[in-house]
Amino acid sequence: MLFDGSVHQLPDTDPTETQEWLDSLDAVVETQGKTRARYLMSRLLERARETQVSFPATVSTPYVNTIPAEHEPWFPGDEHLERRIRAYIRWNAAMMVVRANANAEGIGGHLSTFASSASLYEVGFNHFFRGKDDGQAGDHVYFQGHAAPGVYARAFLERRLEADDLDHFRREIGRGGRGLSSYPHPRLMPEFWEFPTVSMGLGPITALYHARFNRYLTNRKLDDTTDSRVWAFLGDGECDEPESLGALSLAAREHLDNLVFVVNCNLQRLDGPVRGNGKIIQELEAVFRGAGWNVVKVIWGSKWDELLARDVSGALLNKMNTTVDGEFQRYTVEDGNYIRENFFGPDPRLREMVSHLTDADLQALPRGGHDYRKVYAAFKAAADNLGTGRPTAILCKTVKGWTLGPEIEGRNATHQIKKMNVDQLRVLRDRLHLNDEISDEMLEGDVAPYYRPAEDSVEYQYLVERRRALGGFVPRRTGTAKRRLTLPSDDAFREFDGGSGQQSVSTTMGFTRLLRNLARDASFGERVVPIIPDEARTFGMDSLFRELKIYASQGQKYEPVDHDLLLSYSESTSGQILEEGITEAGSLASFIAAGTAYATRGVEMVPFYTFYSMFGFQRVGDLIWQAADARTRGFLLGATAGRTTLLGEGLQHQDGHSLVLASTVPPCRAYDPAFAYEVAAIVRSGLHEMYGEVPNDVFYYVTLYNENYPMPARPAIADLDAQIMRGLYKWADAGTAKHRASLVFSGSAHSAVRAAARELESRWDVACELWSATSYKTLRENALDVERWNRLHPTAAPRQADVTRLLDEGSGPVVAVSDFMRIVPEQVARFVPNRLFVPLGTDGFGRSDTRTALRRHFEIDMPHVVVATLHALARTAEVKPEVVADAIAHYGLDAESINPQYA
Ligand SMILES: Cc1ncc(C[n+]2csc(CCOP(=O)(O)OP(=O)(O)O)c2C)c(N)n1
Ligand SMILES: [Mg+2]
Repeated sequence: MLFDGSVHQLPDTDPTETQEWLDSLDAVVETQGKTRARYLMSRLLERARETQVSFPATVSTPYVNTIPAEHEPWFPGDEHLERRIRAYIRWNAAMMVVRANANAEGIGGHLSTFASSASLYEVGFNHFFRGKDDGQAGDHVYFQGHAAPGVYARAFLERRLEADDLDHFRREIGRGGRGLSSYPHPRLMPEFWEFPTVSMGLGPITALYHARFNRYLTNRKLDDTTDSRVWAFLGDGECDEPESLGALSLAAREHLDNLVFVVNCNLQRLDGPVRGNGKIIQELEAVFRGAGWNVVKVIWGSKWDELLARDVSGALLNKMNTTVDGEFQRYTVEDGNYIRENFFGPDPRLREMVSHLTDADLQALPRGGHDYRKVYAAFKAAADNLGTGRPTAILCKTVKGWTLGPEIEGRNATHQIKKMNVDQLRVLRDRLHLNDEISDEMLEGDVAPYYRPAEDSVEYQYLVERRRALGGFVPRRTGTAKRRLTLPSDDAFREFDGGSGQQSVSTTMGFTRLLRNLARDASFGERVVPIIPDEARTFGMDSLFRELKIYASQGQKYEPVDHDLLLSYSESTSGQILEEGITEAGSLASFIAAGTAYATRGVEMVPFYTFYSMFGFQRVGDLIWQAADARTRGFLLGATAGRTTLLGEGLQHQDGHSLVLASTVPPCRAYDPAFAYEVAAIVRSGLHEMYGEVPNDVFYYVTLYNENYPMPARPAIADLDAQIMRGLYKWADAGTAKHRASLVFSGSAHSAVRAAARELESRWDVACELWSATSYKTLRENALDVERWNRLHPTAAPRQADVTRLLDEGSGPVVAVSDFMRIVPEQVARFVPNRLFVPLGTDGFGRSDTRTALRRHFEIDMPHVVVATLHALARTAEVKPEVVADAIAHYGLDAESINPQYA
C-alpha cells in the first residue's frame, strides 16, 4: 500500500533507526490493537506540533470534542441566571412565531433553527459579542437568517423591542412599516440589522471578505480594526452552497484570525438530514482544516465526558466514529431504551458502560452545542486565537428544534413547523421550567403569552450588565460616524468637459482616468477602493497598479517580472487596489464590505468595482441583491458592455441584458453613458447623492464600453448634470429637412445613430433631433411615480413624466437604439403616447465577429436605423412604403436573413 509516495522520495539518513520506529509501531498494533496505535500516533503528532516539527496537515480527528474536559476554561458567568434568561428567550422566540401564525395563517416563521442554536447565541451575547457604543471597535455578528426570532426575543428582554413589536413579526406593512422583518434585512430595519444573511451562502462569503476588509482598513490606516472580530453563524445545510466554503482558503492565506465561523450542525436542513449516510461535522472539519483553518469541534455535552473517560477499550469512540448522522438523528427522537439497545447495546462493553444510567438519563445525554460550558470553551478558544494568524471554525453539534417537544424536535418536518397547540406549549413550558412564570390558565387563552422579567429582576439586571460590559447592544446597525469623507474637488471631473479632440478613446479609458484623478484628490483620494477581478489589463486599469498599488497584506516578497516597466505589478501592504483574482462573488463581497463601512465602522469608503458586465448581475445577481439590502453605497462599473461593442468574444461574453437585470434592483441607479463627460457627471452626482449632506443608501451601475472614438466636448446646456441624471437630454437639434424624427441613443449606439441622422437628413429628407438616453431605468421610475400620483389624485391637474414631456417637444417617430436588448428602451415606450416609439436593440445570443458584422446582424447599424426611421414614417403615412423598400435595397439589407433573436 502506498500511503504517500512523497515520503519515499525524502532522504532517509538513518535507515536502522527508521526500522526500529516501524517495528515498535507494528508491535503495538499486534499486541494492543489499532486503537492504542492510533492513540500513540496522535500523541506523537501532538508532540511534534508542540516542538514546531512541521508535517503535512491532518484533516480529521476522532468524533469527539476538540477541547478535552480538563482543558476547559473556568466559566465566568452565572450559570443559573443565564439558563433562566435562555429559557425566557427560547419561550418568547417560539411564541412570536406561534402568535404570528395564529394571527395570520401561513405567515411563516421558524421555530426550530433558533431552538437548536439558542445556547450558541446566548454564550456569545453574554460573553463575547462586543458592541460599538461610544465609538468602540466592536464585533460584527452575522446571524443565521432563520434564527431571527431568537434575536428579536432577546431584544425584547433587553427592552429594545416591545410586545407590540414582536406581534408585528412578519407584519411590515401596517404601523407605518415598522414591523419586524422575517429575516435580517438592513433595508427594512436600518437601525437594527447589519448583515443580510438569509440567502444561504451569502452570509459566510460576505463575512469572510468583511474580515479581510477590516484588515485592509487597518493596513491603510483608515480605521483601527485590530480588536474587532467577525462572527458568522451558519447552518450545516448552508455549507452545501458553493459560496459558503468557496473562499475559505483566502481567509487562511490572509491570516484572518479575526474571523470565526460558527456552524450550527443540527444535522438537518429543510427536507431531511444534511448527511444521513455520513457525518457532516467530520466532512466540514476536513474542509476547514485542509484550507488552513483552526477547527474546534463541540460534539458531546459534559455528561458524555464521564463515559468517554471510562472508554479504555476505545469501543465508545469507535461507535461514535462509525455511527452516521441519519442514525444520530434517529436517537434524538427515540426513547432511552432504543438508545440503550441500538447505540450501546450491541457491544457488551458499551452496554455495561451505561448500565448505571436510566433510560431517561440516556435520552438526556446532551449534544455539545447545548452545553454552554463546552460552547463557552470553544468561543473562548476562538476569541483567544486573535494573533495566531488562523481563522477559526467552530462546529457545534445540536438538535434541530431542541426543547420544542417530541413532535417537533429532530423530526424531518421540523424546519417547517410554525404552530404549537396547547399541549405542545405545556411541554415546552415544562421543559424550560417556566411553571412559575407561565400558568396553565395563561396557556389556555387565545393567545400564547410572552414572558419578560421585570426591570428590577436579577435576570434583567444581569442581562443588561453583561451587554454594558461588552460595549452595548448587538445587533445595532448605526454606530457613530467616526470619519466622514470630504467630497472631491471638481478638478477631478473637469478634464472631461473639453472632450478628447481628435484622439479616439473609450468610456472605459475615460473612467480609468477619472478614477485616478479621484484617487489623487488630496482629501478624498484615500477613500477610493478600486476593486477588480483579474481583468485590469482588459480595462486598461493596469496603469493604476504602480501608482495606487495592489493591496497585499504580506507586502511583495518578490521582485515582479515586469519590475522595470512603468506599469509593473506592484503589491504593497498599504496598497489601495483590491485585485481579487477570478472571483466575482468575492469581489462583490468586497464591494459590500467597503460600501457598508460607513455603517459597520463609521468610516465612509467609496468602492468602484469594475468587472466584465456579463459577469455581474447575471453571475452574482443575488449578491447584488444582498448589497442593495445591506444599503451598500458605491459604484458598479459594467465594463466591456454591449452585445456588439465587445467584438470577437461571442455568446458568453457579450452582454446585452445587464441593464435589464439592473432594472430589477430597486435602489440601483443604472446608467448607460455614451461619452466621457456623461460618465464624469454621473460619478460626480452619484458621489453627492451617496456621500453628500443627506446621504442616500443607493448604488450606481454604470456601463463602460471599450470602443474608441473621439469624445465630444460637453455641450453648453444649462443644468446639464441634472439632465444627464434624469436619464434623457437633447444632444443635437434637428436640421431643416421635410420630415421629422427623434433619434435616441445610449452608450456605443451613438455612432450608428449619429451617422443615421446625417444620412436621413441628406438622402431621405428627414430632419432628426438627437437625444442621449443615459438611464431608461430612471425615466421609467419617474414615469411610474407620476402615473401613480395621477391615479391617486384624479381631480388635481395631472403631472407629466419627464420622458413624456421631453419627447413631446419633438414630432415624428422616436427611434431608440442601444447595444442592449430592446426591452431596455421599451421600458418607457408607453410613456411616450403621442409619438410612435420604435426600439432597436440586440435581442438574441451574442456571437464572435467584427463590430461592423455584429451591428449588421443585430440590425442596429446605420442602415438599419435609417430603415427603421423611414418605416416608422411610413406607418404614420409621412412617407410611402416604397421609400422604405428603396432604402432596404439601397443599403443592400437582406430582408430574408435570420431574425437574430432566434439565431
Ligand atoms: C439560496 C437559498 N436557497 C434556499 C433557501 C431556503 N432555505 C431556507 S432554510 C433552508 C434549510 C437550512 O438548513 P441549515 O442551513 O442546515 O439551517 P438550520 O435551519 O438547520 O440551522 C433552506 C433550504 C434559502 N434561504 N436560500
Ligand atoms: Mg441544519
